[in-house]
Amino acid sequence: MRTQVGIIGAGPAGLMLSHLLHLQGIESIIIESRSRQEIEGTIRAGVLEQGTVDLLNATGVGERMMREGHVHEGIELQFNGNRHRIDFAELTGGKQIMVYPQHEVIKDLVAARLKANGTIFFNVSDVKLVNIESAQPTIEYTNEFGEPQVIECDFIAGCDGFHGPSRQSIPKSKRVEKQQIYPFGWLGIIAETPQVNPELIYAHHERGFALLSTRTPSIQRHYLQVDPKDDITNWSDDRIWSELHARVDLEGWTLPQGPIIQKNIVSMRSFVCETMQYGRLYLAGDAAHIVPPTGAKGLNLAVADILVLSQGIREFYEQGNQNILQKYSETCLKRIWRAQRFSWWMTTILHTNQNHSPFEYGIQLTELDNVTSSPNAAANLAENYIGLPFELPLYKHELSQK
Ligand code: RFL
Ligand code: PHB
Repeated sequence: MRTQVGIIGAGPAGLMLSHLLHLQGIESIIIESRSRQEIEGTIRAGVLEQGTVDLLNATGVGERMMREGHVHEGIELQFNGNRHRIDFAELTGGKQIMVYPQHEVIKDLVAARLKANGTIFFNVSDVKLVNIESAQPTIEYTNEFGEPQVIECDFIAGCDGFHGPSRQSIPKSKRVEKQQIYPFGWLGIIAETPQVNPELIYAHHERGFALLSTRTPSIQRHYLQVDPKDDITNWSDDRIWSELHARVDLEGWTLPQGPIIQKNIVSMRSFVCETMQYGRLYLAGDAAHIVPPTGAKGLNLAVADILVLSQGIREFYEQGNQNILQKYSETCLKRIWRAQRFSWWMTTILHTNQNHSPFEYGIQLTELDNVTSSPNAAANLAENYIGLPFELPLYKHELSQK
């Protein structure tokens, strides 16, 4: 097989890249190790930045999101028994975020690719990236029927998440990996209860952090800080509810409770791979960087990488130069480090760290006090949460940003 861009991974990064390339007349093939059903059913992110929302709308895949998603104009920070609203719309000149689950974005993108006769091969295995230093790299893999396959292409996009093979294909001597592992895990639940609050609540509590989020008016998504090594079998539904109540209930306000339909524990890390490109291989999304979910940035960063990459590939085919591509890593890493800082900071101010001294605990509470009492500090949180502007050297006339 031959295509212009071989894409490894059908997550938000890979699907969005294939979609954007298609709109510009550039061919791609996606290979994905899981089934369509699995990728469309995996519960992950919930918050889309304004720029991501604008992009989905401008490229024709935002219709269901606009119908079924929920626009939020702020968040609430809770600590010391009080809630404080951070008003994004007021602090950022009218910008908002959208609560619309990642797996719904995946469904919309898969449907759009298949409707446009795009090629996605599911259930592949043994993926190898070959000759990535040459102008004709290839991807070798085994298809779902156990047959060996080869895709020849001009570029490979490594969109295969943190555990995929793409990053490992860059020689060790050419990449520098920087990471921080946190002593925190998130126990996430999906529960059938009425909506808790019009906006997300990020709660600091000495027993640990809790986050109250939403999916639909009757399905809610909540998280509890737990030990990352803890096992979900230690958490009965009763124990989860009583811990949530202990951390979020206020005088005169009790968290609505209902059947828990899904629960799991994820660990948290910050990770950056410098460089994100090698020869004709370009890494995007979680393949190159991971943020702890407290800042709701991971999916949005993946989309930002893809915007830069798709413009670079377009410039290559339309103008015959690689100006954008040569600077791909440098351009993306600026935004990635900003998001890393923000996600690290949100994580640090909101989680309870058993290793912290009383002094560090005092500073943590003062950070929360500062960000909820100083309009300048609140504006900085808001600006980062709603998302930094995208890099649009080629698309600026086609994609309007609010
Ligand atoms: P993905 O989504 O991991 O997709 C990678 C795809 O590659 C496939 N793959 C392979 N395919 C072929 N061959 C191989 N050898 C392969 N190995 C892997 C995988 O099966 C998969 O389908 O990466 P991508 O596209 O870079 O997208 C990144 C986002 O998924 C991630 O950053 C977000 O989910 C992070 N995140 C959040 N991001 C936000 O922007 N807003 C949020 O509110 C938010 N909340 C979250 C989150 C992540 C969470 N978890 C589970 C860590 C909340 C949580 C709890
Ligand atoms: C979610 O709804 O899944 C969600 C919301 C905000 C975050 C992380 C996850 O910071």
